[in-house]
Amino acid sequence: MLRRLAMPLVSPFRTSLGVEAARDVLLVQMEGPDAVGWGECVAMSEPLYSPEYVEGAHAVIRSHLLPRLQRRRGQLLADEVAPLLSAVKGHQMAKTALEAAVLDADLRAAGVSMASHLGGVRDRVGAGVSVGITATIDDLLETVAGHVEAGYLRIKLKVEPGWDVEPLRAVREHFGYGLALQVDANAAYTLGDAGHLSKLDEFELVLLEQPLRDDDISGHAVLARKLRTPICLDESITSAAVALDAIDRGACAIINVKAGRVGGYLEAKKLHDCCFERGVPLWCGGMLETGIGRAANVALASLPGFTLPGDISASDRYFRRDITEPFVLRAGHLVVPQGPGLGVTPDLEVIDEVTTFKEEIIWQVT
Ligand code: OSB
Ligand code: MG
Repeated sequence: MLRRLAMPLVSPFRTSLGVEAARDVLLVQMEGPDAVGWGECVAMSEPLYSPEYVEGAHAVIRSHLLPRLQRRRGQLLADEVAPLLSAVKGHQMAKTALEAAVLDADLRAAGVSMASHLGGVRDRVGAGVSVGITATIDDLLETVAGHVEAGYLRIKLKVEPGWDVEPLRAVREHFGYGLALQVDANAAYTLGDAGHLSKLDEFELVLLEQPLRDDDISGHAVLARKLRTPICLDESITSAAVALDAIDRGACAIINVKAGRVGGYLEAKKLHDCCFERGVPLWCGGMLETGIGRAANVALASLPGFTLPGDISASDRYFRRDITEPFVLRAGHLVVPQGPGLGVTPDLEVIDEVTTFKEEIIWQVT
């Protein structure tokens, strides 16, 4: 079954791409032979972060992806999902949701947690928080203060031309240089801004995330040589192979890993293994996920190469009520679920309350 949910955010989230007031979630609920598996599609409502968007993901799943999986009706394994879907170009977020649902169903039936299946080595993961662009610097300082008091291990500020040096100076003056601080531009700058971006070096940031366009690997390599601040890529990294190419070309020193952006948790694991081998630090990104996607991200972040705190915050940073048991912050960390599959239980009553559309697909992994 495919479901669309409307989940109001506790506060609007503004980035260089636009403002998000509610999360329009697409969920895949797959009836396996022995268990129900869940996958969350992280596409946003508009194609601004990436070419994918919720309506489009829904359509491509229904018309092009599920039919390719149905040919393997029988015993579809999670490992087979990506190869079966590879003829369809792009649509990584849609593919990820399907693979995640199959994987969750398999693992729940087998009694194995996602974290142990992926090779997790930690029972809790460091939590960071992504702070949107605010109306005023005072609003920003107040928001950051709340997150610091809550115990988040690092703060990420969204930046854009006109909202970078000033807010960073204010945050450093107010909270000092002991605070782990990084910024995310969501591709809002050009190479012509290199001189301006070098002013960020004085703020001793952990990293500068995706300053330039998604397709500009060589531009990032040029920029990286002009800045002291390490460059981290998000939007540009669409597969493990692209990650290795970007690293080899000196375009980034750190990678933000989002399974939805690379086409699945298994591809994300592959990317992890290559980067871990090369000593490239990783952290797990986020896309304002519900408890379902968050559980999978927390499992991924428990792998050994995830050495920096991720954008995996507690449920209450996003939603008043989550659709699984909430993830809570404990001494700056989230606990990795150890139960079978995702290790969290989707609350069907809550899910039904926020469901705006349901589509039953005649599809059974039997
Ligand atoms: O660029 O990392 C991003 C949210 C939606 C789309 C893109 C991004 C983000 C975030 C939020 O930064 C991270 C989170 O889920 O907390
Ligand atoms: Mg980002």
